[in-house]
This record gives sequence, structure tokens and C-alpha cells, in this order.
Amino acid sequence: MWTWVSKNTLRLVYGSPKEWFAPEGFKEGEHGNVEVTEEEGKFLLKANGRILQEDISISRDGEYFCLTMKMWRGNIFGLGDKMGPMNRRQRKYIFFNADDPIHTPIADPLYKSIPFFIVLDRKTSFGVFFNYPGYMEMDFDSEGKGVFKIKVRGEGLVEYFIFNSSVKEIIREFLNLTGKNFPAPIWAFGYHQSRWGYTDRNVVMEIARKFREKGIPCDGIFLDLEHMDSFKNFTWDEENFKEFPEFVKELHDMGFKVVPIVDAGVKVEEGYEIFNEGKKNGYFLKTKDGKDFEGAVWPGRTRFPDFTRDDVREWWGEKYANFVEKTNVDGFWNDMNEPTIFATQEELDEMRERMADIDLDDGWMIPLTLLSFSNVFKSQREEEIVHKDDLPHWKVRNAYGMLMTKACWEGLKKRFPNRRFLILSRSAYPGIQKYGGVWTGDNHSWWEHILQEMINIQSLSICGIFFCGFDVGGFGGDVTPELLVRFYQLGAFTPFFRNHSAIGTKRQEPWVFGEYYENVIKEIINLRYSLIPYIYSSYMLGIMKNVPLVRPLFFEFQDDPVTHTIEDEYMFGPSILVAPIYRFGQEKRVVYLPKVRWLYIPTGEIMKPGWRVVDAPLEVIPLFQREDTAVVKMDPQNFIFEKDLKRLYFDVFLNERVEIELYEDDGESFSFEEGDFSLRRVLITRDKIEVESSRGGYKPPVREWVFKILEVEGRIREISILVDERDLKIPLR
Ligand code: MIG
Repeated sequence: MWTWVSKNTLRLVYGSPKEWFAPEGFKEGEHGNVEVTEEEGKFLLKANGRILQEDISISRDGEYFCLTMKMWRGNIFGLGDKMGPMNRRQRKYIFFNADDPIHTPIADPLYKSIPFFIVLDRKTSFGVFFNYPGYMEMDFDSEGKGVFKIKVRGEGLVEYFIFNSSVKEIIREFLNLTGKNFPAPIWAFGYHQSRWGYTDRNVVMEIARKFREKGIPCDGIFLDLEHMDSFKNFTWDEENFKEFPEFVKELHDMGFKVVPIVDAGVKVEEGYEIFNEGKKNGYFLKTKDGKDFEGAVWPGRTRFPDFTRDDVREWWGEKYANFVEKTNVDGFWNDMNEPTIFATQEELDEMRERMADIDLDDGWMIPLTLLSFSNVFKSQREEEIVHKDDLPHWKVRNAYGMLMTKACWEGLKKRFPNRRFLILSRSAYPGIQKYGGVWTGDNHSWWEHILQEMINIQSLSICGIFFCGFDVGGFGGDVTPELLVRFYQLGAFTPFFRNHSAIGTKRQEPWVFGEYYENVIKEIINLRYSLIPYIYSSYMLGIMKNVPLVRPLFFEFQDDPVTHTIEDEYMFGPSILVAPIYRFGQEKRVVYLPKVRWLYIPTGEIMKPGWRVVDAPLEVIPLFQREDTAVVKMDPQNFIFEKDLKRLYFDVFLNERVEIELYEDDGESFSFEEGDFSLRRVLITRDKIEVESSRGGYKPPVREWVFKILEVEGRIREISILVDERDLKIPLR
């Protein structure tokens, strides 16, 4: 069965699935120009004589529904933050959200399930979204025999096929289907400091003061488990974090925003209000025999809200809003929402029983038994759980964290309709982007993870999750000085820029390795802050037009097949190419520069397209500006709302014509949705600068705009003009 969703999107149904979370953009649409033929459940898709999907066959394997078809030609990109190369071809992936804290090259599944990918061939590209939130496997021809396989536990699945378009249009279309990205507040694009292990209020204040004393910019302080009273969500520890609301105010007065963690599970404790309400109203996930399901997480015995239910989400959403009312925190960081369950009582009992007659003499039986536990854990926990109306958890698990985050977004929006919050989630499913951003979970202080995170943020971005980031410095393991610097250099060019680490590991604030490294890191953060106008404008325009901030090279230069093979460089917004260093001791880097001329920002050298080698000692980030673009900058500040901007800088790299749009708004409310924004087109040619009057109701103050125009032949001119909201045309000589 198939229907058109839009001219470019086809919805195909295999078997007899229930589509639990039909994407919001799904409605019958116009017919496109793809031919579809169906014969005994086999579909053949054809466009302009090209076959897009063929040899489709359906089979069953016990509880599993299987689909195989001929493997597509070309590269496979997407699937969110999975381990391994950016090109997903020749590997097999599992979709079943899991908390795996050691991201080895084969770790799979991790926290998120994003079953969307782009097939990119020299001649065509199209997008495929298998909308199934239950257990699923995909095999992109791991056997090399030209076969794509998908297997779901269940009765069937729904595929959305987006075709005949550029990568840009595929992403746009995918977001028309699954929803636009949330507007993060402007301060979310600043730098953030976090650590699991900031034990009390004084420790946090000391960190905060250090940032200000040292003049290292920082906008957000994240509070991990320590701030809670016995791991109970939406509480604070009366001893270590006493007078919490006043503590938040103290941080606010210093220009910091505060973002506490929230775990998905609820501590079982009579008298704890949230537990009592959840129990009384039957809001928790159940076991098959109708009791509340219970497992162990940080608080010990824990129960889990059934976020698939509207009433439960509404209830949970109010908890965030109440907490903001009490404490005035500025966002939430939703963790453990795969959900993570360490163990159930039955599992522990079984473990004890099986271990009872094993001792050291058993040698090889020991690892086997231990291994079998981890297998048991993988399946059993989820097996026992049911949602409302006996819906088995394994059918909808992958959407759990997304639905928790939806509760967060909706609860806050309802109570504070005109205030933007920073919302994060670790677990995700398509649609998450409407409610918040994501981070990639527990990476390590390993060199390998710099490259991996570079791949992760690109893959998340092309899957429509624009606000994403990773733990700068690495979460697990002990960071070393050079590694920390290189981690920062990548992190400064991602949407969400936060240093975070695990309890028990080496501290990794910017200053831990002494003056030299501190200064290098301070300069990286300063550079990030100078780019805030560019970053924020690109992000906001991006969420309106469904264009990510982080863009693989093939997003911008799809016609050039070399770009299809590059995962260690990317575009950050429309003007800047980043080629981070991700190896110890490396001081030079090979970069591929597509199509146009590029300005090597660290030295001012102008480079022709092709493969180039650039110098990049530890202080240097390989950054390039694209020909005929501008980058709008500001003077760095300690935090984003510190001072009104008196001046904007336009770094222009000009050949023929630079045309940009500069978007601004108040950065913290939703008034932009009512038209309170400023959008100005700025045009620069060799003989004039034109600034269009501001569209929209937001009036930035009168400011000096400083243009630094570098022409591709090397001539540099600097012009500074006073800009109010009117049209301007300045001739250049
Ligand atoms: O099992 O809250 O990914 O960022 O610091 C660990 C403690 C639980 C996992 C998160 C991490 C956070 C940590 N959490």
C-alpha cells in the first residue's frame, strides 16, 4: 500500500503495522512523478526511467518482520550518532535505545534511534525514513552481496521515501514531515561548564567566580545529580545546595544561566510527592501482571512514567514548570531517558543463583556466565514492561526519551509562553528537534572520539537535529592537555558547546593545565563568542528554512563527488569550513577545498580549490572562509547578555558579490513568532555596500558596522558606517 505525502514523498506500508507516531506532516499530498508498481506486496519505484527501489521481498522470522531489497548504489549518510564512519554502507545497525557508556568502535545501539538516511550517489540522492519506534535492525549490505535488509520485531513497518531532490531538499522535506527545530535561546550558543562531581554550592560558585576572574567567557552552568535530594527529580539537597533558589539568583547576578539534570526515573519513596502522585494515578509503566514496573537506577528502587500517555506527559510537564517557578532555572538536561534501568530484582536474584555454584576453579565458565548476564539484561528488562492498554514496551521504546522531552517542552511552553529554555535530551527519535537539542552521551577522553564526534554532529544535523553537541574534553577517562585543546577547537564549532566530565576522572576546566593551555583555550572560547552574531543568525534562519548549522561538505557541494568521501571537515554555517585536528602531535593537515577560492583564516592566505596542506600548530584551528561570503562578528564578552553591542564586524571575502541575511531578535522570548525580529539583507560588491532596511518589528540599537573587505586578489579595505534601521547605500572607491 502506498500514498503520496507530498510531491516528493511517498509513504509505503509493508505488512500490517500500527504507526504509533505518525509524523505531524503526514497527510495525503499531491502526486509526484515517480512510478510505483505493486505486485504481491513487491514495490518497484521508478523515476525518470531510473529504478529507485527493487527486488523488494517480505518475509517473517518468528516475531520478526523482514524486508529485503536490492542495495542502493552510492553512499549512505544519516542514522544520527551511531559509532563508526559517517558513510553507513557495509555495516549493520540496531535501533533499540540503550545506555552504553563506552563508545567503542562497535558499540551499538546507543541512546538514540534515528532511522532516517540519505542515499547519495553521483547522479541521484534520496532520503529514506523507516518510522518504527520498536526494536529494529538495518543491514546496509554488510555481506557485500548487494542486499539491504531491515528487520523489525512486530507486524510490519512504514517507509517514507523522499526522492529526486538535492540533499538540502531531502532534509527540508524530512523536517516538513517530522517538524521544525526548536528555537534555542541565544545564550545557549555560548560556552557551558559542567561536571558530574561538583559536589556542592561552594564548589560551583568557586568555578563560576574563576570564569569571571579569569575573563573566560561562559554562559551556562550545568548541575548534575549532586544538586538533588537523594536523586529525586525536581528537588534540591538542603545541605549541599541549601537555599537553592538564592544560589540560582547569585549565579544569575554573575551572568550565568543554570541548567539542572532530570532523570527519567522516579524514586520509590512514600511521601515524595511525585512518587505518590504517579502511583496513585497509575502513571508508571507496568509489568504484564498490572503492577508498577520497578528497577534500580541512581535512587535505588525506581519507577518510570509512561510518557506515551498524554495525561502523564501533561503531569510531568507541570513538574518542570513548577521547578522553574520555585527556582528560576533556565533549562533542563533530560538524562537516562532510554530509559536506563540498571537491573530488576528478578535479574539480581537470578544472577545470585547462577553465580552461587561458580568459583575460581571454573575458569572459562566465569566469563561465559558473566557474558550471559549482559545478554539477559538486554532482553529481559524491556520484556516485562507494558504501557497503557498492554502495549509492549519494546514496540515503542525508541520514542520514550523523545516523549519525555516533549513533556518538558510543552509543560514549559504552557506556563511560560514567552520564555525560551535550553532543553536537552540524551535519548531521541525523529521529532525530538521540535522539543529540544541533544548531546551524544558518555564519550571518552580519547583522540578517536574527536573524529567520532565530528561525524556524530554532522550525522545528527543531516537527520534534522540541529541543536547538538558532545562532552568537550571527553566524559570518561582522564583528559590530557593537548587533547583538551583539540576537543575545544572542535566544540567551538558545534551548536552546543559544553565541557562535561564524569565523577572520578581528572578535572578538565579550561585552567587545569596551567597558564599556557589556559590561554589557548581562552582564545578558542573568545573566538566562539566573537562569532555569536553569525552563529545565532544562521541557526535561527536555519530553523525557519530547515537548514542545519553543521553541514557536511556534500550538503553545500553535492555536485563534487570528492565531497561525498569526506567526514573530517564540514561547514559551520554558510561561510566557514572547519577542518579540526584530531591526532596527537599533528601540526599540519590535509584539507579538501571544494569548487571556489577559500581564505585560510589563521594566516590570511588565499587558496585555490583542491587538496591543500595547511599549518595548524596547537594554537591554530584550520578555518576557511568561502569566497563571496561574509562572517558577522562581535567583540567577545564574558556572557552573551553582558553589554549592548555597539559594533558589528563584517569579515568579507569578496570576488563578485556577497549577499547575506542578518537575523536578530531579543534572543530569549517567542516574540519573533509575532514578527519581532530584524532581518536585513546586506549586499557587498566591489563598488558598493547596500543595507536593506530592517524587516520585522525588532529594532536593534544604532550601531557601528565595520566592514573589512578582502578581495580575492588581495586588496583589503576597511569601511565603518553607522547603521540605524533605514536603507543604506554606500559607494566604495
Ligand atoms: O549513568 O548524571 O550521560 O552526562 O553526567 C550516568 C550522571 C548518568 C549519564 C550522562 C552524564 C551524566 C551522568 N549520567
